[in-house]
Amino acid sequence: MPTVYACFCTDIIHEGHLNIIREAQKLGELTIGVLCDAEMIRYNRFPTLSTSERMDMIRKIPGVTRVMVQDTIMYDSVVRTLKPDYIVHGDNWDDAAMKEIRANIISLLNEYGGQLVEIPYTHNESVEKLDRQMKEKLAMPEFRRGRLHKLLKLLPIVKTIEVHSGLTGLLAEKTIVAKDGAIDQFDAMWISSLCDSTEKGKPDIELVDMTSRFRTVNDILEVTTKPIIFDGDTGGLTEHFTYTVRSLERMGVSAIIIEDKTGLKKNSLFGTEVEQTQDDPEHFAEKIRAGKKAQLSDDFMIIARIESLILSRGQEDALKRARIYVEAGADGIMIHSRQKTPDEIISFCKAFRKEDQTTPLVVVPSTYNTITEDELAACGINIVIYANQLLRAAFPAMEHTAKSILENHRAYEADHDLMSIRQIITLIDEL
Ligand code: SPV
Ligand code: MG
Repeated sequence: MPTVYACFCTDIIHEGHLNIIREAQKLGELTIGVLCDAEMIRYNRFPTLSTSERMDMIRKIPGVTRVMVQDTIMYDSVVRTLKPDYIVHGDNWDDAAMKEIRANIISLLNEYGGQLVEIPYTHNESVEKLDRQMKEKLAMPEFRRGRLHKLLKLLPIVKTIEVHSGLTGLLAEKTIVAKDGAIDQFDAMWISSLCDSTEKGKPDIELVDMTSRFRTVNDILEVTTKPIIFDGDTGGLTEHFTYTVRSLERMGVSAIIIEDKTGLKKNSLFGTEVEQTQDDPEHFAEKIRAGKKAQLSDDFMIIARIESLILSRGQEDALKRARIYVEAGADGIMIHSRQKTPDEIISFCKAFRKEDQTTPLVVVPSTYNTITEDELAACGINIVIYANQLLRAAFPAMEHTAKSILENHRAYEADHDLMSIRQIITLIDEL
């Protein structure tokens, strides 16, 4: 009897999936692969059920002979092990990532004469509603808030990109690349105080108030599902910080990072060129304690950011502070540097990891940007934040266009650098 294989990357089974299974069964003995959690994440299908729960769900479907885990999004190992006569898939190869997967399947099947069978995707109201519900569930505060915790358990490093508007949120949500036989995307979003302020034409000195910062958060929450890490600057007065914690967790934000500075905060990348005061570590620890006491959910994270390296106070001071902040209940440590090389960050992380193997470490490689994610993960770092690149990309592009229109007294010359109106419209989801 011919053998048939299909891979499912879904938390729910709807009519469309059942139709694929029915068609597949007509061809022979059917094995279904369930994509593992880590690969589901890379593929923009954050699982709301675990791999084993998803396997149980498929086992209950009559006529499925075997259920197995597919541990990479590309089919290489599964095809080389099973050598199925047919691979069955819906014909909804909508984006570049899906097209890459299709090409991968075809080239593997061509090695021995196997065949890809493409089943027309079921488009009807009930299927579309279930697809939408699956996505919308991810956007709900209770679900979104805990997602960062889950990612920290599942991934070697959580890749976080700066967003400052609904549109940049959409970019973080939807940008997927297929390269070197793998698919990749960002895991989380960073709401930077620098970029949120700059976007409003204001300096990064805690001038933009929380009401305005929350409006930015809300714009992003409305159109995305990925977890949010909020840049809380110094956290302000302890008595105010507790309210900020409550508001953020209610909105579904996953974490706030507060930095151990006091007085008029300036951006860290100015370092010692401007006057900046580091807080007394015990006083800052009190703020962390108050925040942890105020929070209601288990999964909201308060991450302490240490400015000792920024202010040239050295590694020993940073390590001492890290111990105090973890003791006070910090759920993670962010260590910042403005050096051109990652040496002091690597040195701190290695020393920290010798004494603490569990507290998540966060870094922002804006200046020491040659270090790769794999290298950071090898130093025990759990979250990397690309803190300002989207804004810095947008400004020169807009300035260039503005100058071109002024110089040419028309928009024609600028047009070839611009995204078409059609493309920009299709970026925006309609309900
Ligand atoms: C931000 O993005 O606002 C940060 C990181 O706090 S940095 O600008 O490097 O201080
Ligand atoms: Mg900031």
